[in-house]
Amino acid sequence: MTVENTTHQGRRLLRTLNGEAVWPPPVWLMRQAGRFLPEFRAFREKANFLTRCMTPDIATELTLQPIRRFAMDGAILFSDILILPWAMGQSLDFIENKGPVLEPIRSESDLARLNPRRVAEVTAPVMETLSRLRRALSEPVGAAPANSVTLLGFAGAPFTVSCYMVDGGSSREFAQTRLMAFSEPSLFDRLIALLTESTVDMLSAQIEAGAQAVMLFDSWAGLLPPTEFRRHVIAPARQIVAALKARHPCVKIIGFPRLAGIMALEYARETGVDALALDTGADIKAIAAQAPPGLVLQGNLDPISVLAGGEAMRREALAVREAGRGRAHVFNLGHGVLPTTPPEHVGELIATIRNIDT
Ligand code: 1CP
Repeated sequence: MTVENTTHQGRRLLRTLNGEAVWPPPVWLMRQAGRFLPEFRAFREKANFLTRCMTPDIATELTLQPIRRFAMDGAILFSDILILPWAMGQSLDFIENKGPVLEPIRSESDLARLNPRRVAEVTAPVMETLSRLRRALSEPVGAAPANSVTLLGFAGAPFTVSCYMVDGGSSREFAQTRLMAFSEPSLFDRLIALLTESTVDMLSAQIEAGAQAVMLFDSWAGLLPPTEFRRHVIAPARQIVAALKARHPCVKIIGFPRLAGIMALEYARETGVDALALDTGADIKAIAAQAPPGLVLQGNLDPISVLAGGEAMRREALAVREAGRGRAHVFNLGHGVLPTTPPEHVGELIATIRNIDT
């Protein structure tokens, strides 16, 4: 239980990520910046998704919207995991009701066209957004006091980003990607290595620009069998954690190996992440009983229960909060907030976690 820096004092999320058992736990929600808020949807008409990510004025505003309404303990940068392949030169479109569409990477020559040296320049506006956010959060934002909100940067983990790059968009199976991992292992290894290195550079730049902790989203990690999981999920995450800690010894890293099941604890142990984000299906009570005491847990309320709201949501939320009692736990969902969630339900959820009667 160490607090490395007294400037963490008011930041309950950062204190928790440093291993302190804070009660009630800090709370933020995956995909809180966006789709479920009417004030976000108003911006949708003004600019397309990539423009929103790349315009510091807009991205700053979209990051702060949920903080103004709900004073969460964490503000996650408004951006996307697919900004990295796009910054390397892969074509990317976000199509309404369909999701991302990329020109797939299937061969040596497709891979050779990617240029990681462009990333720093192309993502400069994202770093500008982070420094504006750090300044904004040093003042009160809505009901959140000055310096109370932790600024989170993020990236997709190499395997999950490769899924979109190789399959060319959303999928439930990502069969092309998994096929490449088995049938062209050397090509796939090089793609993962390229993503691993660029992810280190991009997250490092985010930290230098003001992110106080970073999260690595491996949303499709659970599609891989154990051997491939170790090779394409655990090994790259271990390299990313080691490289980031070498450059920024104090930075806190949250890993999210979604759907990893029984492999989640091995992931945490082998990668050295500070916090393990649990998906909806994980039994947080059982994992809390088995996890080493120094491992921070994050999660894992079912987003559907927030859509349902009312007593069902409160009961489930309090059970998750209780499972984390006595250890460093960051209250969150097991996956992103669903776009159709009524904002009042989120307000009730935050109040429930903070023991405020509504
Ligand atoms: O306006 C719109 O319709 C765009 C919707 C949208 C938004 C708001 C997309 C497209 N991305 C985002 C923002 C985003 N994406 C954030 C910002 C901060 C936040 O509120 O959390 C983050 C952290 C992400 C991360 C992300 N993007 C992930 C990992 C987390 C997860 O949900 O599993 C993934 C897989 C993506 C890819 C992506 N981006 C957008 C879509 C529609 C998709 C595809 C999702 C899928 O395949 O199901």
